[in-house]
Amino acid sequence: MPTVYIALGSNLGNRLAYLHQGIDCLKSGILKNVVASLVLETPALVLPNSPADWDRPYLNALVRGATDLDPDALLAHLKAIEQQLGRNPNHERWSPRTLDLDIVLYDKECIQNQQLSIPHPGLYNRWFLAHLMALMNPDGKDPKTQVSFAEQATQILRPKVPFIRSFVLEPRCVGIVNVTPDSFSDGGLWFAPDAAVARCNQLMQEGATLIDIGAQSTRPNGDQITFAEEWKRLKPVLDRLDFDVVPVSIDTYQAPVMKQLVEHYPIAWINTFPHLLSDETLRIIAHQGCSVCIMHALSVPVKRNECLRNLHPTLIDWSTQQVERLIHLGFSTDKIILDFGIGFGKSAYQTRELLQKYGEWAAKTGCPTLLGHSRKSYINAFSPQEASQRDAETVAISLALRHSINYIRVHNVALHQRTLVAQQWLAGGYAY
Ligand code: A4P
Ligand code: MG
Repeated sequence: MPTVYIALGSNLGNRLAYLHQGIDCLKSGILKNVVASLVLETPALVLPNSPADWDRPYLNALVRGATDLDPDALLAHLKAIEQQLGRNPNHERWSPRTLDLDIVLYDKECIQNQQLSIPHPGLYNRWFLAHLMALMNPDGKDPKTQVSFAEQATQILRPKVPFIRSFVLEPRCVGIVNVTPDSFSDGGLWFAPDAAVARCNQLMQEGATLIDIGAQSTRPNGDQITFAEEWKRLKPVLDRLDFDVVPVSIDTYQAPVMKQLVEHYPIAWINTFPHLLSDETLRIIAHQGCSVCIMHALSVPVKRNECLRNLHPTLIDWSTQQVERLIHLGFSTDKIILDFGIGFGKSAYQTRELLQKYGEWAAKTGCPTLLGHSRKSYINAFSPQEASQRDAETVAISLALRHSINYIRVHNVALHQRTLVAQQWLAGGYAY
C-alpha cells in the first residue's frame, strides 16, 4: 500500500481539537498505521493585503500512513473531511480555516496537474513543513530533488526554527481549574470568575484539550457546599466562557447541579462519582450527548487514612458494573471515561500498584482512560514536597504512563507539554 504524508493546519476555534478530529477521521476512514508528528504553533503566512484578522497563529502537524486510495480519490476524501469539520467549501485562498488537509507526499510520485502538486510546494518554502518532514523521516529522499529531508530542512531553516510553541497530540491534557477557596494545591487562586476564565483560556493556549472546572473541593475533610452555592460559583464562569474554544468538564457530584448544567450550557463531560447518582440523573446527562468521566472513590469527600481492602478485584468489579450500567442508561463506550481515582481511598502503596497496572486494568472495559494524579499526596511517599510544588513528580509519572492512558488531568499543562514534546521529539513520532 502506498505511504502518504498529510499536512494538517488549523487557525480557527479550538485548533487542537480540529487536529484530533481530523486524525480520527483519517484513521477511521482511509489511513492505516497512522503516525503523527509534533504539533507546531506557527505565525500565519498571509498573502499581501489580506484582512487583518486572517493573521492568526496556526497549529501545524504532519501524519504518515498507508492508503489504498489513488491521489485524486485521496484529495476528494480530504476535502470531505475538511467540510465535515466546518470548513467553508467556497473559502478564499489562505483564509482562516478550522482544518486544512494537504497531501505532502504520495509514495515516491511526482504529480503536477490542475488538481494536484505533489510533493506539496510548501516542502521547499515553508520552514515548518520541511522541519516536520525532517523530524519524521530525516533520511527519506524528496522524490523531486533526491535530497534527504534532513538536508533540505537544514537549508531552509537556517539560522533558527521560528515557531511559537510546540505540543503533543497524545496523551491529551485535561487542565484543572478549581473555582474554590479551599482546594488542596490551588485553593483561592481562581475563585474570582474573571481569574477562572483567564486561567481556562491560558490552559487551552498551553495545550489543554479540555478544562475540568470544579466548584467544590473533595480533599480530605473538605467542606460540603449547597447546590445553590455551587451553582453561584459556576454560573458566572460559564457565562463568560467561549465554548467553541474551551471545551468544559464539570467536576461535581450534586445531581441538581448536573441537571442545570447540561440544560443551560454545552458541557462536554460531567466528571463524577457514578455510584452516588440515580439512573434518572445519568439518563439526563446521556440524553444531552454529554460524556461522563467516572471516578472510583471509597468516600466523598475523602476520609483520611481510609483505604480499600482488595484493590484489584474491587476496581475491576466497580469498573465493569458501572460501565455496564452506563451503557444500559444510554452512554456509548467512547462517552465513558474511566478514572480509578488516585487519592480516593487508596494508600500510597496501593497507589503505586494502581499506577503500575493502570492501563492493563482499565483496558478491560474498552473505554477511554483518565489519570488524575496531579500533585496528590501519594507523592509524599517518595518526595517531601508540599502540594503546590509537586509538578516535577507529577510529570515523571505522566511520562511513565503516557502509553497506558488517554487523558492526564493536570494542574500544570505547559510543563506537561514541554516534557512530552521533548520525549516525543526523541521518539520521532507518535503511533496512533
Ligand atoms: N492542491 C494542489 N496540490 C495539492 C496538494 N498536494 N494537496 C489544490 C492538497 N491540495 C492540493 O487548496 C486549494 C487547491 O489546491 C485544492 O483544491 C487542490 O486542488 P485548499 O486547501 O482548498 O485551499 P487553501 O488551503 O486556502 O490553499 P492552498 O494553496 O492549499 O494553501 P495552503 O498551502 O494550505 O496554505 N500559515 C501557517 N503558519 N501555517 C499554515 O498551515 N497555511 C496557509 C494556506 C496559509 N498560511 C499558513 C498556513
Ligand atoms: Mg490547503
